[in-house]
Amino acid sequence: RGDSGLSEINLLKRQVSTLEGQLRALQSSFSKYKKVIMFPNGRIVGEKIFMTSGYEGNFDSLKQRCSQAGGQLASPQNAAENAAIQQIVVLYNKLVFLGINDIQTEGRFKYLNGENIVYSNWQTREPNNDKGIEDCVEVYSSGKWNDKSCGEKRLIVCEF
Ligand code: GMH
Ligand code: CA
Repeated sequence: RGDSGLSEINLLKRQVSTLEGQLRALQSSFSKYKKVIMFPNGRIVGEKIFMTSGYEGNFDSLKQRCSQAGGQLASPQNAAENAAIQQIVVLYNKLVFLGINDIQTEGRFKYLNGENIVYSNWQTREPNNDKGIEDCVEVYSSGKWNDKSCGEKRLIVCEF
């Protein structure tokens, strides 16, 4: 291979090193913008982002709003995700509704996609389906869950 091959390699090396610098700059900028956009209403847990807009409404209204925004009502799958939602409950001093309900079959709580829940954090003696009308799930400031009537108004928390 001749000179033209070597200079081609050197050109590519310069291009790679330019791109490495641009990538580092983009990463540090993105890291700052993430902090800005998460403050104070968002929480990042792994790949998931939880966010409230401060809106309050019944279950159907919250579900529709999250979906409209390209997300879905918060559906914690582990303790870390539940803790992030709890922090938002405490910040706003308002209970939230999760994307979980037993509307289809009493006593069988499912996500909005119809799958059975894999994680729960029920308060002692919950769910009790009080008065026979509690199919939705609210989160207390303790992070514990209570089944509650879907018609009640609660704080929105979406996940993206
Ligand atoms: C009943 C009692 C309470 C419980 C509520 C709650 C309503 O009033 O069992 O102790 O806190 O129900 O489950 O959703
Ligand atoms: Ca209850």
